[in-house]
Order: sequence, then C-alpha cells, then structure tokens
Amino acid sequence: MFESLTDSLSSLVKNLQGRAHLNQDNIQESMQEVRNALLEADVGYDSVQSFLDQVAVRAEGEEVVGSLTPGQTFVKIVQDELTKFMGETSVELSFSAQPPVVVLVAGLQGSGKTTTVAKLARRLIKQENKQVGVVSCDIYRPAAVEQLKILASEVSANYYETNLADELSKTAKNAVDQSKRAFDDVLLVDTAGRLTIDDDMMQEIASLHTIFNPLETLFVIDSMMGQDAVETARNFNAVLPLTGVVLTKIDGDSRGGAALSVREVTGKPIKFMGTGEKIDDLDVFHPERIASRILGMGDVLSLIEEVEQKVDKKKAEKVAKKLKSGSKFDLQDFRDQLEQMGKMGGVQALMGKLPGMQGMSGAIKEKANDKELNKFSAIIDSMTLQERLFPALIKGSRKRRIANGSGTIIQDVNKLLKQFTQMQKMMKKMSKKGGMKNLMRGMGGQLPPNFPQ
Ligand SMILES: Nc1nc2c(ncn2[C@@H]2O[C@H](COP(=O)(O)OP(=O)(O)OP(=O)(O)O)[C@@H](O)[C@H]2O)c(=O)[nH]1
Ligand SMILES: [Mg+2]
Repeated sequence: MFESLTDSLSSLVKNLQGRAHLNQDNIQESMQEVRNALLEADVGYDSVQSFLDQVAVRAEGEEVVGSLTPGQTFVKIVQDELTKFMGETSVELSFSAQPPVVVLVAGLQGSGKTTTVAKLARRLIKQENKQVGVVSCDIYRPAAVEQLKILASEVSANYYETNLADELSKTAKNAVDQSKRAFDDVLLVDTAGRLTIDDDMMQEIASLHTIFNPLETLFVIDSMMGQDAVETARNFNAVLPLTGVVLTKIDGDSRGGAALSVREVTGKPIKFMGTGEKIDDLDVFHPERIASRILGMGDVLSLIEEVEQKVDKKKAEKVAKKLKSGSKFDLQDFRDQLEQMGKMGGVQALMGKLPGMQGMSGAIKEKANDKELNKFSAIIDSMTLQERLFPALIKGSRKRRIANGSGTIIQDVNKLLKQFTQMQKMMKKMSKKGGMKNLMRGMGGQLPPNFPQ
C-alpha cells in the first residue's frame, strides 16, 4: 500500500536525515518534493496546501536550520504533521449506549460494505468478546442478502432474516427486536450501495437512521477511487453526520490519496482499514503508524502486535529451549524477553516478583526502568535480522543507522549492546548446572530456600 508515496518520501527522508546542514533553500526544495509527492498520490490540492502551511509554520518555529540535527528535525515535523493530518490517534468504535449498539454501514456500490460488516463482526467477536448480530437492508438484490448470511455463519454472528417482500422498515424493526431478545451487544446493519450519493440513497439511509438510531454511522470508501471516494464521503457527511470512515482495499491502493485526505476533508476519523479480501483483513487505522510507514520508517508497532497475537508462546518456548541447551542467546532473544517483560507489567513489576530481587539496592531498580526497556526494544527493532543474530556486526555506520531509525543516539545503542553482553553472560551461567544459584549470588541476591534449581 502507498508504494509510490513511500518511494518518493522515503528517499527524501533518507537524504535529509543524514544532512548536517539545511538552509532556507534546501528546505524549500524539500517542501516542494513533499508537495509533488502528495499531489502525485492524489491528495486534493487544497489539502496539500494546508498541510504544507502547517509544516512550514513548524519548520520555522522550531528553527530547523539552527538545530543540531536539522534533517531529522524536519523529517520529524513532516511525520508529526502527516499523523495529525490523518487524525492524530486511532479512534475506536463507541459502545456507550444501551445494547444492542447499532452500527450502520453505508457506502457506494461495491465499496466493500458487506465485507466490512463481516470483518467488523469477526473482530468484535474474536477480539472484544462481543455478541454480534447482523442484518442486511439491501432488499434489491437477493444475492446481497445471501452473501451476508453466508459471511455471518462464517464469523459466528447472529443473522437476522431479510424478507425481500417486506417494507424495509419492517425488516429493520424486526432485526432490532430479535437482536434485543438475543442480548446482542452490537447490531451491524448492512445497506444497499448506489452508484452515486443521490437523493434516493440519502432518503433511504436517513429513514434507516431514524429507525435504527445508530450510535455509529460508518461510511465505507474504496481507497482505490482516490479523491472521488473522498468527495462521496464529504457529500454523505453533509446530509447525514458520519461518526467514522472505513477505508477499504488499501492493499491495492498504491497512491494513498484517500487515506491522506479523507480526514481533513470530512473532519471525521478513519476508524478502520480493509487490507485484503479475507475476513481477518481489517485493521484499526493508526495515523501515527501509517505516517511512519508512508515515510518508509516502518510500522514496528503493528508488527509487534501481530507477533503478540500469533507467536507469543512459541517464542517463549524457543528461548527456554535455547537456555536449556546452552546455545547462544542473541539480540532477537533479548528482544523477545523485553517484550515478555513489558507484557508482564514492565521491569519494575517484574523485579518485585522475582525471587531474591527484593534484596537488590534501590539504585539498580531505578536504573532498570521501563523507559529504558522501550528504548531498547525500539533500538533492536531498527536492526536487521542479521544484526540481531550476529550483534558483533554492529559497528560505526550500522550503529548510526540503528540510532537514527529508532530515534535514539549512538550512546543508547552502545548501552544496549553492553547490557546485552552482560545478559548473554548471565544466560550462559544460567544454562550451566546450578546456574540460577550462581547467578543470584553474583547479583548479590538471595534465593528463597525452596527455589527450584
Ligand atoms: N483487496 C480487497 N478487496 C476488498 C476489500 N474489501 C472488499 N473487497 C472486495 O470488494 C468487492 C466488493 O465488496 P462488497 O463487500 O461486496 O461490497 P459492497 O459495498 O457490499 O457492494 P454492494 O453491496 O454491491 O454495494 C468484493 O470482491 C470484496 O472481496 C479489501 O479491503 N481489500
Ligand atoms: Mg453489499
């Protein structure tokens, strides 16, 4: 996704990050490049202009020219503004109403409404433990009703029948009644798509809106349609206030114009993005992550989340096995451990629970704070797999690249490597017989009498 934009902006980022000197001229030049990249990505002209204005104001205010790392400062400003442009933070669905909370899903023909309803149902059921009902208000096409029915059973949502012979209002009221009786937490409503946002469509949606009184009205747009899609969202929003936008087919969108401007144009948050045809291909829209992805700086957080969801246990087992067999403990393992620590409440919480650690001095506890943990994780995230497996490779220019990529300084990278080496030694001791006891002795702690060794 966003390949073309990422291509042009990431080369600018690379070029700028290393620059020790920036002057008004090459800042202007960089601004021009950002401008071209955005216009090529099909971001609307006005949006591009207001974006650049924001960047310019900050670039001047923060005195990019006089800063120690002007290139990086400028890139940071572009990244921040890009994030703001797309909405600052992610916005989840609201559930603060009497259940079933109704979510009305509207959009043009073929934009991905029915698929999105199924994906949302899946997400709410699987990740948020909700009981979800779905109903189709597409009474024009029997196939559309059938499509939702099949998807509902696939995701284990309650499906409420649509009788094509009935008035739409009857179907709607029936669905609400049944959903209430079934004690659904959420009722997702699929609607019929139209070719354009015309009076017919708006009238129908408005009447459904009255009957369902939805807490959320989501407008689905096909991101591959670019600015045209953004315009439909703007027109829809002018008649019936949206609570959010869902961007679909982002996997096929190499330009990214819709993702970039829909928030600015409608003032409504992008809540989700469809990343593929499969039922699991729906992600929360995180502006900050998308911004760094667009700038070619990676989307580490999403990657971590995926890892957490999928291979957590396996990882823990892998490290345990390695320790037992006495084989080398590498940065990848270290990273895994940091992650596990974070999940268990951070270093401080963890230290309190470890046997023998209570006796450790306050100063050591202070040092091992969670900020450090996050920093270390970020640093390791900026390394290539090869570097993680063979930390000895990490020298001069690699260190600089890693520091840049993780938003840290070379001293931080050195610190991490030093601590890692210590940890590696500790692990070696631990893997030997009686290791835990030796280790604790070495650290000045006391093992509780019955601690298994
Ligand atoms: N690659 C990709 N395809 C998608 C995505 N979302 C939907 N699609 C595809 O887009 C096509 C249309 O999706 P539907 O969910 O039927 O669209 P709709 O808005 O309900 O269409 P109508 O009911 O006819 O208005 C299908 O082939 C979907 O598989 C997505 O995020 N990525
Ligand atoms: Mg449909």
